Amino acid sequence: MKNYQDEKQRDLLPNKSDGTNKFLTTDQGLRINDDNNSLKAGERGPSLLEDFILREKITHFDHERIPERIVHARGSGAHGFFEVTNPIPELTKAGFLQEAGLKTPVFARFSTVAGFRGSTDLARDVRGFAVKFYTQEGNYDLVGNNIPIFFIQDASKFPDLIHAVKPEPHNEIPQAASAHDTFWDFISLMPESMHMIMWAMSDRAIPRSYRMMEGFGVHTFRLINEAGESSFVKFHWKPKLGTHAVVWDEALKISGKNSDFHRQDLWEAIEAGNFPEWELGIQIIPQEDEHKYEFDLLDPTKLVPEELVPVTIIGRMVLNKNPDNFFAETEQIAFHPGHVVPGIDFTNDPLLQGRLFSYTDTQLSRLGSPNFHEIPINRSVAPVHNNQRDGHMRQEINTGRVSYHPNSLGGGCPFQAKITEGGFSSFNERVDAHKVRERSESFADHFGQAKLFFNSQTPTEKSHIVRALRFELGKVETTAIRMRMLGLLSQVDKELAEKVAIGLGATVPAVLECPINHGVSPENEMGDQEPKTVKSSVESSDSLSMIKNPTNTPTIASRKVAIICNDGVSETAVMNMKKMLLKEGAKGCIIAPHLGTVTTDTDGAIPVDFSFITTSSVLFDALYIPHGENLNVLAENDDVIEFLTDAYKHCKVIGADGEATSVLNAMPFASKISNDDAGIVLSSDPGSETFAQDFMTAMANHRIWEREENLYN
Ligand code: HDE
Repeated sequence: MKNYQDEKQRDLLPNKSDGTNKFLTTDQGLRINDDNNSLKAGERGPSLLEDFILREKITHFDHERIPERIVHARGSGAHGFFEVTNPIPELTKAGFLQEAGLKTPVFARFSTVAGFRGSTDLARDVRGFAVKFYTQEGNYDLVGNNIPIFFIQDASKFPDLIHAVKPEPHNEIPQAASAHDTFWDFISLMPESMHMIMWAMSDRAIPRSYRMMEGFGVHTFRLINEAGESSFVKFHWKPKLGTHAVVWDEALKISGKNSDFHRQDLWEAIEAGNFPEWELGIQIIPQEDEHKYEFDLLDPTKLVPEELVPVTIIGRMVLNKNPDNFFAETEQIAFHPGHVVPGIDFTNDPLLQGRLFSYTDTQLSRLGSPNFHEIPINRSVAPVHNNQRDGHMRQEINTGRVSYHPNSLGGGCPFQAKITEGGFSSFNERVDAHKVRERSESFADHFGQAKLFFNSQTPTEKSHIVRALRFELGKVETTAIRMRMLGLLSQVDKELAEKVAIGLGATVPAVLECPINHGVSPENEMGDQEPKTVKSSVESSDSLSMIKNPTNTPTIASRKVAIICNDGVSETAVMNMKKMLLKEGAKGCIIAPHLGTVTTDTDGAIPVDFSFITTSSVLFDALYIPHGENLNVLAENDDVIEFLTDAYKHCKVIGADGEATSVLNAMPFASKISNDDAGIVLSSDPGSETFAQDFMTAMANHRIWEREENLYN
């Protein structure tokens, strides 16, 4: 099979334009002589309607915006490739998964769900994780999220869910936030969302970076092999850099300091050559095991614990090129779970079935034409021949007189492909049933896996969930909604509900007050489908925790360290730390009271990257104060106090050597620092490599979560 090397294939596509050394022209190619003045009757006179150049420019400008995505409006993307490491021909005939080493170009787009296109990256929200594979058999889209399950079981509730979470319609407040009445009103009446709520209230919803998130296909799909045999499959993306989050207070501050934090992080990492990488894994469930588990594989509110079905890694994805143009690529890319290739097929998951309708429909309204597949970023590298014709902005010039099938005038072309020639044919599933509007009894467990998730968390993670719920429900104004939520939470874990209740100044209701039950039709209201709890056969799963996550191996690669300096700083200390960090793939940034340079103890000058006013502790992973002169000035600087206090509060590693420890001792939190705090790295041997090494070792574990016991207990 031919190897499509990275983007080269796609770079051959037309429509790339670069104005370097070119004349400015109109859209018709006419060279423009004056782009600064409109055509007027006299230099102080009225503008003339005749000015076709002005009219063309302004008309184009007036139409520059297209409707943003209804959900996932805010996102960032990048090009890269997918490479097979472990081919699976026994499971699927998909061409791009057949040979080790085979590379397929991809474009990945990460997103938040609820916020508008200009909203903050750090909202508490699910993250979209969508990948388009440009395979030789056509485009394959894996349109997933960074959470392996979903809020609802049936597509018909999706508009309700999204209406509830979006800004409230009367005043369009709040932006990119679930902490408001309509969201929790809906959730409190939807017990099926409880598993997802546990994930959404966990730190999964505030990732440190797009590069440090897992991705999931969510639904159960099918793989089909050459013999036409089907296996159920769940897709997993496992990040090379581990799965990590920020803390909520930090997320709130990042939103103010740099609302493009994730976008910039992805962009800068790729520009710096720190190419983000994920392994693609699959969980395979043989066809005959369809009914083996205590949950239904078709229920998108359930995951398959890795303890029951391990994840097998089959390939890796590397993102190695930023888009040339955000709008043309990231904004115009059109994903669709229905973009599949032979060897990949759907299940009857009712949420997936609804999605199969929605995504083409949404592209029609967003991109404005059924020809959206002709936009360069959406074009297939596999040749496209069919009898679809015309429509807005058609690019293809179809030759010949035949646009129908069957035909004889065109020699019967284009031909249908036999299955052996790569023709797609749907899995031959037998369906023999009554037409009903009902939900399967096997979907009725709403709490079993919510408990599994909660039980799998470390004490730190549990306390983050409690605090998140106190925040979210604390913003809800309607008491009855809060009470219904406490009732639902008590079905997941009594202690969880009680702890949240303390924050709300309420008590957990004794009776579950949740009148809506979607499993039954109105004729059968409150029938035999009470929400129930089925005990999970797995009690706790490390892969559900971010802190215990098996994807995490200690590393500081691509992390950022703030080096707090003032004039008189030790040049050796700064340069040693920067050098050591660079060796491990991390970056030290000089932060000082002013831009320009700081003079060093040896009369050298070190360029300053940021002044205190242009940055903040929340934009860094760790903080270092080198020794030097004028340390007392730093200790008394309000900005430094804020920097250090935030770093301490957000459980970051703080290093100080020599007399620089005096700055730490002057901080308001100094009395709280525990002797066992592995994140306070001090040295009496200023600027030594051992000190830098100790600092980096502490940093490699992301955060010093144990510190929170000091902070919040
Ligand atoms: Fe989507 N979803 N969705 N969704 N979704 C869209 O399509 C929809 C669902 C997901 O970066 C829209 O092109 C329905 C689950 C991602 O461009 C829209 C239902 C999962 C993205 C749409 C769901 C997703 C979208 C909006 C319930 C995780 C962004 C713009 C039946 C597996 C892709 C667009 C990108 C985008 C509909 C549920 C993931 C409106 C009706 C579950 C990552 O078509």
